[in-house]
Amino acid sequence: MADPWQECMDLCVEVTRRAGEMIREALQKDIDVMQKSSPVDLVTETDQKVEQLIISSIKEKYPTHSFIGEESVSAGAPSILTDSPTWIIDPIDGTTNFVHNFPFVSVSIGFTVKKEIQFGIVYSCIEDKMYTARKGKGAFCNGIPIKVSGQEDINQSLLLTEVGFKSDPEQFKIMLANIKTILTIPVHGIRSPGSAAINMCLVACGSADAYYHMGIHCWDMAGGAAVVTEAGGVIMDISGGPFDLMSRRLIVASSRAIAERLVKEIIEFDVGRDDAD
Ligand code: LIP
Repeated sequence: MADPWQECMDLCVEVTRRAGEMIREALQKDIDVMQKSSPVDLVTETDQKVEQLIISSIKEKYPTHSFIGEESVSAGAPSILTDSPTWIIDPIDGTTNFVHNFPFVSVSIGFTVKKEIQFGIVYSCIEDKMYTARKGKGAFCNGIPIKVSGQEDINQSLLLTEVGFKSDPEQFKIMLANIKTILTIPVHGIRSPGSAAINMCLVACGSADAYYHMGIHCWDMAGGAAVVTEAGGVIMDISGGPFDLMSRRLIVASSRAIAERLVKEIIEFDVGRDDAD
């Protein structure tokens, strides 16, 4: 039987590439930066324009589909995942990087049906790396198959997480304490590239062995979750339970052994849910 969602995925790749071109062009001009929830939560006109381009191009072909887009949610649209075919969009994942011309900037789109991710696309547009993954069919970077490192020994691992002061000093303390705990296991190192979607792709292609984060959103996770899963990675909640797209937290790893060790070491804090009222 023909793959019912392949046409959607093909369109997604095409639209994502156009979005990436728009971002690269915007980088040649002055960038007007605005604040969202805090002085470190940034948005630009390009985030908004890219999201409009993506949603209008997809709606033209699939008018009955649903959308959860970072900038639409910021403007008041609901962020509720239903059984309907749903496009989960981060027009620029790594907006702070974009503002500073730091070269990890991506367009990330995940597509769900009955709340299950069917495919994910992450376009690291400055590097010109197009990561694609269709459920059950593997993960690719620019058409070449990718897979996780398979590393099982945490002492030999390179880990990724993101650091940043959002507003809650208690959470900030726990975040730093977690980094200290992990560095003293010891591991080879911790890096912070600044784009959740690219972080997951770095684990997917074996450049890093795990990534953990509390406080991101479904649009940061949906595209990369498909890529890392199809590359043979393990994905779970920070508590060790099943991964939940609306939970705002995750661990991805090259092996169950590393993911489970991180579960043991990391102290959780409450970040709420994307679908909370
Ligand atoms: C960003 C992430 C980044 C994380 C920030 C933020 P945005 O996404 O990808 O890694 O640290 O909390 O969520 O806002 O650039 O789409």
